[in-house]
Amino acid sequence: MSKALFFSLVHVSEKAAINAYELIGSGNKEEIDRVAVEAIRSGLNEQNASFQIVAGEGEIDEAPMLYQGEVLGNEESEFSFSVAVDPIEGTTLSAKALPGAMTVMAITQKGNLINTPDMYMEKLMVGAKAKGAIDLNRSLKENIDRVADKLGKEPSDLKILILDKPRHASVIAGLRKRGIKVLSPSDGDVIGSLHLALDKGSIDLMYGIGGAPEGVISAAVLKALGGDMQARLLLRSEVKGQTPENEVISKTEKERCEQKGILVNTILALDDLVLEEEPIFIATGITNSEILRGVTKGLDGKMKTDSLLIIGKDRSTHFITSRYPVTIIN
Ligand code: VTB
Ligand code: MG
Ligand code: MG
Repeated sequence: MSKALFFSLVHVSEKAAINAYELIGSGNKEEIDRVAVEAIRSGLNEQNASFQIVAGEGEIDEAPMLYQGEVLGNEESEFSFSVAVDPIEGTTLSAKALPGAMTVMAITQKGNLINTPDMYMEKLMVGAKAKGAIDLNRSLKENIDRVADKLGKEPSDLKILILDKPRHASVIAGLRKRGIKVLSPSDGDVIGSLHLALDKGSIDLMYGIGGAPEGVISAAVLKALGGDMQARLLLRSEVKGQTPENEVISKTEKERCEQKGILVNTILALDDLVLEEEPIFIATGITNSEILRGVTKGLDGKMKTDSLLIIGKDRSTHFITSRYPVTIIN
């Protein structure tokens, strides 16, 4: 990928975050998502390369834009990529003006990202220093012991990120009982992969059940910088209960997995999620986090964004702060 294309894609991400800015705190998560989706879609469409969406806003019958399989950009171009994108990772966070919302996307050569349906995924992630210590076939307790061992720490010295969801309540309570510190934001698990891959020292492990698209994006971050991850796709009825409605959704999820040749309830290793060694990851902060500052508008009307570009090829990380003299950018 050329340097010009990297820069152009960072700009696309900045544009999504800037479009979202006026709606931060609006309480309207559909609208804030919509404006960011539009920015990503039109931004990718303008490139002289082709981008196949493998994880975006959902399946074609549910999402008119950025649906799975949609091809954007110049289809004739000799440069073709696969993209997993979440225009707003943390729509609820941004709609409530809470920290941690960001635009995130992962890019590989075409065909190198797993093409999972939009469903739930169990995820276990560590940074580079604990690579090889995780195994979803073992209990979380065993994994924690093995990671602690690898890091030369006591299990009670570990910090784990697990989203604050009812489905995780008993796991979190059990860990805290053992003296393990659990960081538990309400939403946004991609940030866990960033803490781990950037070796911020704030967490040692991330665990939980969240979205598969977010899982694929996290896998790209960890692959690019040398961390580790295992995952397992789960049916909605297994995660949210066996209601008649969830059973119907689960049936569709099962069928979609079969069509795509992807196994449910089976361990997926990092190499199964991202099939190449050199993925690209781009994020722009929408609201503040420890990784990126959120979009701000100065008294002079200038918009300021904070983005992160990770280039797997040389394992480099680039923090890019941009200023724009206008509220809407092209
Ligand atoms: C998950 C998680 C995301 O939304 O998809 C979650 O991976 C949705 O979970 O990071 P619920 O359906 O239980 O609310 C995020 O937190 C934000 O997109
Ligand atoms: Mg989304
Ligand atoms: Mg999300």
